[in-house]
Amino acid sequence: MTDLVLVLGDQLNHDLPSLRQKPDAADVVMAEVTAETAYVWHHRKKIAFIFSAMRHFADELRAKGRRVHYHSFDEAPPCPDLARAVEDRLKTGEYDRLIVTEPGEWRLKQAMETWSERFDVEVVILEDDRFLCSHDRFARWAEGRKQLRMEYFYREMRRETGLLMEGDKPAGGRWNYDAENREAASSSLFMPKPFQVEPDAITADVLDLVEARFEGFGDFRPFHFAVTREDALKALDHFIEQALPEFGTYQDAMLKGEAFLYHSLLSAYLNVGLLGPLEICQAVEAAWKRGHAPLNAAEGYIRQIIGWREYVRGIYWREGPDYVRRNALGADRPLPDFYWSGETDMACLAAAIGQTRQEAYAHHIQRLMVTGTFALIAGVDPHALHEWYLAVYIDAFEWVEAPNTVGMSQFADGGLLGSKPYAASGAYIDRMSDYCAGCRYDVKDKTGPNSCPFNSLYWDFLARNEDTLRNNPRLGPVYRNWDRMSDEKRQAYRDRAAEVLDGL
Ligand code: FAD
Ligand code: DLZ
Ligand code: SF4
Repeated sequence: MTDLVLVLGDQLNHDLPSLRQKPDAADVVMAEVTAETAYVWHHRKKIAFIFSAMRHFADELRAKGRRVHYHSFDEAPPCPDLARAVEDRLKTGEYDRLIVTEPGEWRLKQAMETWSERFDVEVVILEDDRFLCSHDRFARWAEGRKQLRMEYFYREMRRETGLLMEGDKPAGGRWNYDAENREAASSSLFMPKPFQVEPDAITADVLDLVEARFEGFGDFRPFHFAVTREDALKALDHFIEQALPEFGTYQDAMLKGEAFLYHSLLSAYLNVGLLGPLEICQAVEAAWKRGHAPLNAAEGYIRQIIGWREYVRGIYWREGPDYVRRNALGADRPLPDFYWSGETDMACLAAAIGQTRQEAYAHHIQRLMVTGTFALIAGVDPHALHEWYLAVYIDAFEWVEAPNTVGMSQFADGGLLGSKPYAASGAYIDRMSDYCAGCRYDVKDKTGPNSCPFNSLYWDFLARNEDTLRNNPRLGPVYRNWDRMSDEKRQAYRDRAAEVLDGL
């Protein structure tokens, strides 16, 4: 029986279940296609990254002796979608079966489920085992629980992987060192520089293609991302040597002109398959064991990967295709234009969006507490915001992006993923960054014409959503503060918020 294996742009791993099936025999089809570049707007650096990494991976497969049928976007016209790429091969009559590893999105999964009938061929969809927690394992964990809290899931993953365990106890006696990971940072000569690769000939060709064929969001030059496993492994080493020791302490910090701080920049490599979650965590654990990194850094980092990353994936597949449309707070404001242009006087948003345009990257706290919090308290439609996050980050794939946006950041799933909304006034950003010092708005001013927009929007958000949020136990003290305010003060907050919202 002759098999055809379809490999997607985020499945660039030689140990992929579909490639393990017949390591020497089955043909491979890969395709740069219009549909995948266009179902949401994509940052041009993300398109360049995916295409270049796909081309390098196809070459590696060929070097291993595989026959690879590759549609490049240079074809005129380019292949419209993945179904057509598959159909073109199946039409040759050479194949009895199509093998795919499940994709990272409901949209494609549902399409693939129709292919058997459509192409009259056996289609085998294999579970993607590049994760530590299978769908079954997550279902067993979630079964019967009233609340699906990450912390309890994470402890089970620690036990199962044995990472940072001393027998059946967590290393150091505590599961979670987050309380030590909330320091503000200051500029330092010793700030690590991100790992950078110079584009090779393949990447240079892809950048020319992107320049010629894609208009839209984001700078694609300079381009310094790794596009092969070999270079992604160097990026991992670089992170461990240069940044991991301070990763924990400054995990939540934000600084003007410092897009990366002590973050790893490994998410894109992990999500497209150039690196695996366990190998990263084992390298981090080894760095702690040899005394190179403190426990708060190693634990904080490993928690993001075996905890948050696996947990949000479990939620995405468990909740089903309508998850991305949830809107528990009924927010319906269009996404402000400055999310695309970066043109706003709010220094924190200008910084986060500006670096997003340049680098296709912002770190977690910028995504959660700057662009995320602003959209939440301004009442932006969570689906529009979801499409924005999916478009603008190099690491964005729906299985990981949607729960972070719809659930964690916008509370649009009604509290399935987070116990309270990440609403905050400007004080949080002021504490964790140096943005406010250079801002046209005054973070200390609550309601004046120059007051920080986060300050009034925060209270306005709580007032607007009082029916849904007042009984949230974690918000009790906040509503008691609101209740204690004079009518005039409450009205001043609401008037200033209305003025800010009118100006969006
Ligand atoms: P580091 O800070 O170095 O963290 C280490 C690794 O942990 C990351 O590489 C990532 O793989 C993992 N990780 C950390 N936090 C999370 C999380 N909350 N969920 C899942 N994995 C996590 N991450 C994506 O990979 N793709 C996305 O599309 C994405 N969208 C997001 C949208 C919003 C609104 C928010 C709040 C977060 C989002 N995240 C997403 C999670 C997180 O912000 C990124 O993983 C992280 O910023 C990537 O940069 P890094 O590799 O330098 O991460
Ligand atoms: C993100 C992306 C882009 C921009 N282009 C392609 C492509 O041309 N061909 C391809 O196979 N995959 C691409 N991808 C990744 C897919 O969109 C991804 O596989 C799905 O979103 C499922 O995670
Ligand atoms: Fe952002 Fe407000 Fe600070 Fe300006 S003052 S940087 S808007 S938090």
